[in-house]
Amino acid sequence: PAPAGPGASEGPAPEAAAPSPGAEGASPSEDPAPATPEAPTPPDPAAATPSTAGALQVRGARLCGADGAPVQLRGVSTHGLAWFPQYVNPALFAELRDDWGANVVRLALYTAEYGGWCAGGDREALGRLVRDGVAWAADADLYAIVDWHVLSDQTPLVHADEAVAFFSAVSADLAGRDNVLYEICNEPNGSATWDDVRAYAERVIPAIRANDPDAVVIVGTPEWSQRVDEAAAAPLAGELGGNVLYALHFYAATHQQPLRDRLAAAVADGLPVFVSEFGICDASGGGAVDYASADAWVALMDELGVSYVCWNLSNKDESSALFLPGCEKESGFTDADLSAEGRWLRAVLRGEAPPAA
Ligand code: IDC
Repeated sequence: PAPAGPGASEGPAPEAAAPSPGAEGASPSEDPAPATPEAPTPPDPAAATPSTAGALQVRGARLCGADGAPVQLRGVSTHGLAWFPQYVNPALFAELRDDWGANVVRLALYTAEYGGWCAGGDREALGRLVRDGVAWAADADLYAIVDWHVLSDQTPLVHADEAVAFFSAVSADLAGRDNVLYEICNEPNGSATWDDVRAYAERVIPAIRANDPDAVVIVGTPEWSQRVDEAAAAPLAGELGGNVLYALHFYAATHQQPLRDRLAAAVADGLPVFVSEFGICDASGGGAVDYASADAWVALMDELGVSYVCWNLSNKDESSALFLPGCEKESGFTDADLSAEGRWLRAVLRGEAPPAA
């Protein structure tokens, strides 16, 4: 519930009615100290949703709501939409909002992997799932990220023509939606340089902006979206760079203090960073979870106000899947249905103490 604001007419807040038990120096015989007028509590950035914060924008290094107040998005990513479409459904999205406390969901559309958009995928079905996913996210009061999931194609330039056509069509259809963000290249890797990413962004961002001039765009960085230092040294300039965030991805068991330091340095340099994908296992998506590293990442991201999205909504037999293999539910998950990463994430998003090693 929202705290009563100044001037609320219901009288003193309950905690002001009596000295708190055990408060230092409080004696039952004394009157409680007169309440000092409270400054209005700034809204919790992580509590922002489309209905409260509206269309997002980037100011300085911060993602902000329509009124300019900082917001922090925290949520989950789908696995490949072609392989696990069942987890894009209204009941699960409502549960992620209401039970998990997420305020964002990412829709991962692979490009080059089998069944992906540029690899024989069913474009009719995938395109519908992206649009339905954004609409169902809006119904659940979640932001939604449309993710062009570059991976084995390495450089986004390989499928730049398809990307321009895809984002042009999708942004035309979704321009009226306040809850959508566009992630234009998941993870440039291999020989892809920051200059390659820039050349790609110079084609794709204008295609989106032609339909939705203020849309928030997330741009991947080289080396599987770990080189926010390269983006910080040469961010997109001018109009192209407005309302843009740069992606940093990590897998906690693999990526430790050096990458955390790189994140902190980039933000200190004024770069708006978005952790649009992370896991708490190793970079293969498997292996053991590393709770200590995961908690250090969360502490840093929360301190910096950086948004984060966890990989992945599936029951695949891998550590980064949030649901246990064999669990065939598509909503209505209990802790017993969740993997170690799933139980950890739900606790973090709910503001509860996460499981420790
Ligand atoms: C992994 C999936 C796995 C799938 C593989 C290839 O978890 O089931 O077989 O992709 O499609 C990333 C990528 C993300 C990876 C993930 C784990 O963005 O697609 O998912 N990862 O390897 N970057 C670092 C790790």
